[in-house]
Amino acid sequence: MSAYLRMGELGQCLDIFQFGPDIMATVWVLFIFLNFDLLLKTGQCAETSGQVLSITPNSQEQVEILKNVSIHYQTVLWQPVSSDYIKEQTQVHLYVPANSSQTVNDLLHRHSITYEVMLSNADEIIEMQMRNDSTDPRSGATFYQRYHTLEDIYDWINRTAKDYPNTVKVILVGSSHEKRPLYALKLSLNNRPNKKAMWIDCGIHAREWISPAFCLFFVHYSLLFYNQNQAMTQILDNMDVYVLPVMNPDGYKYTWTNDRMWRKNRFPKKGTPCIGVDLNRNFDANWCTRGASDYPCSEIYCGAFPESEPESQAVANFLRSHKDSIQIYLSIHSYSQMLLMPYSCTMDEAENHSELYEMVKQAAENIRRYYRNIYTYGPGAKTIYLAPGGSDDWAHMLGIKYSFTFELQDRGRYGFLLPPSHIQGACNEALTAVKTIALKVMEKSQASTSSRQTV
Ligand code: 9B3
Ligand code: ZN
Ligand code: ZN
Repeated sequence: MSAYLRMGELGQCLDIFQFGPDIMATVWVLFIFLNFDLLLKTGQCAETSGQVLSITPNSQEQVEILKNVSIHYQTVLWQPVSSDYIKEQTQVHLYVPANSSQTVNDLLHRHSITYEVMLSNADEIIEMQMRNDSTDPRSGATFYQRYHTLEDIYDWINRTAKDYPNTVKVILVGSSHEKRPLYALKLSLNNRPNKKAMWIDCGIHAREWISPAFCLFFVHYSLLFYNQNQAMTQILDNMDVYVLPVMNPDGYKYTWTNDRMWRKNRFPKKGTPCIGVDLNRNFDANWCTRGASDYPCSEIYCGAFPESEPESQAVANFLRSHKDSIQIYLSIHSYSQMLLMPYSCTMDEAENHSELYEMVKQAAENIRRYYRNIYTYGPGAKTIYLAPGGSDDWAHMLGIKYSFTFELQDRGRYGFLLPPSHIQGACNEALTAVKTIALKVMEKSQASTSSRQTV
């Protein structure tokens, strides 16, 4: 690779100005020479890849500038989820595409805002995440160690149902705004009467790719390890599992084809240029109060009314009509490694707070013990942020008392761009949490069987 690309790549176009005048002159000559055709084309020093910056504002003025950058420049906030929550002394994770790198770096420098480059090669990692399977057979990664397109996931759903005709059923729970089917798999490994059930949904948020990957892995693991792994066998003997691998198929598709950083669904709001409702702000749990936005361009737009979106309505309808059997609700997100329980929509404690807390604590301890990885845990409002309209809070209010949201890996190194080589580890951790919680719930409902837990 030639020298001018390397300079751009390191994000040092501006840092050159820190040298003395003599060196500066030499550097300039070299620089202009090396960049000559690039300058002709673009008139500036260009980044060759999108970057993710970690920025900690240390004054109110810097907070305002960051808010401004994240709104008015072509960037995507990863953390916090909306610019309203940027505050002093708290890390901001900002994705800056290659073409706005120069402007944004410049602006941050001008206001003496220091930052760290979390990821300098975001484009390369995006490419790595999309690299397909069969094109690189040497990678040795199995199907469950890769990310998949929506079409691949639909194929996989059909294949799985065909391969396991006695235990897996496909259920059409609804369809998306763009009329894509919302398929859930029902795993029923055992014909005991009056079985309880667990619901797991993945892919509410389009860019959180590890989430659908987990749903696929979970189904695979359940089918393969029933009668092999003790915890899995106990769980599946006692409950059916509904798995919805992609709750937001339109958004997910869009992250593969147009914008890797897309979060919401793809509902076009009439009379605005803005698209998308945050499905995890669209449920009827203190809907659209503080922590959501009624502004259609916001990343946390709550929609026109609760369940206004076909995707959230489909899931809500299904849960309403199965609430007597469904005991456990799980929603899988990323990133930040958290095991969250109700409530997120209020600071009030859930009426079964202590039993839920005991479960997430135990799950986090198991993850730590087996995988040496740290997950924080607790009620959403106190652990991540106060936010209304989430599916877990709504399910809890409906009467599904064991309701949780998991935020999977990582804690910011790769964020939403978790490399395929980390899928396995992330899924194992989440699986440990699912097992821990399911076994605890079973223990409670059959207080007589006091078998000890081995997950
Ligand atoms: C948010 C809410 Cl509103 C909830 N009830 N539970 C979890 C979250 C966190 C996720 C979100 O939607 O912002 C993390 Se991506
Ligand atoms: Zn999410
Ligand atoms: Zn998240």
